[in-house]
Amino acid sequence: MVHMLRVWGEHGQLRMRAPVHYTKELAMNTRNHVRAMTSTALRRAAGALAGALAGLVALAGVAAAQEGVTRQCLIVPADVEWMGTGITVTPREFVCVKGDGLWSHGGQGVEQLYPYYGPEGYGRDAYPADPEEPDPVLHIGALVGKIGPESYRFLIRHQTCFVPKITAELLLAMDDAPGTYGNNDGYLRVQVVKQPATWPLPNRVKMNPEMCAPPK
Ligand SMILES: [Ca+2]
Repeated sequence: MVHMLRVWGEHGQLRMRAPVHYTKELAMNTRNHVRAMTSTALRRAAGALAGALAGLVALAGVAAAQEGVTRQCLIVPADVEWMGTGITVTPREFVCVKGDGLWSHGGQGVEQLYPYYGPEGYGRDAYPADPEEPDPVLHIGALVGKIGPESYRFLIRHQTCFVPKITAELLLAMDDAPGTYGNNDGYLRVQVVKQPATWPLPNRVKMNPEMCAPPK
């Protein structure tokens, strides 16, 4: 088996590639040049090794940071006005909710279709008859949540993370006008990830609601 010697330049380009049994001759002819290049290559290798070790240490840090993380999968049907999740959230937690799938709020609009869309919602297809009346819908068809049955709803759409102000059960639903859930169809897979709310809070939380099993 012929071992190949490879020497890289400062910018990563391959400077030299030769069978090892040629290297003695090369070294005799251009000893100083090869020595300089080889030491550069060795320095690069040592640097890469140090980088890899630092990466392993960082990964260990991530693993340690993920202690206390809980991940739960839910199915949120479009036709349930508010679904209790059985998940209690507290001000000591950083909670992320992410949805995936297609659902529909029905066809009660001026448009001649039954739209199906994701947790981002559909948008408004009709306006309240009385502009003085507060509109009960934030964004029709969007995934929304409440913390406890008496609180205001908030938009989740594709993903929202938050630190709750109170301790209560997380409730989830499609946003639709109260009493008009009967003609809704479909469901979302939803993942809820909770972890201790220690600062600095995470900049990114990896979530995969698409991996949650569909309803049986
Ligand atoms: Ca509806």
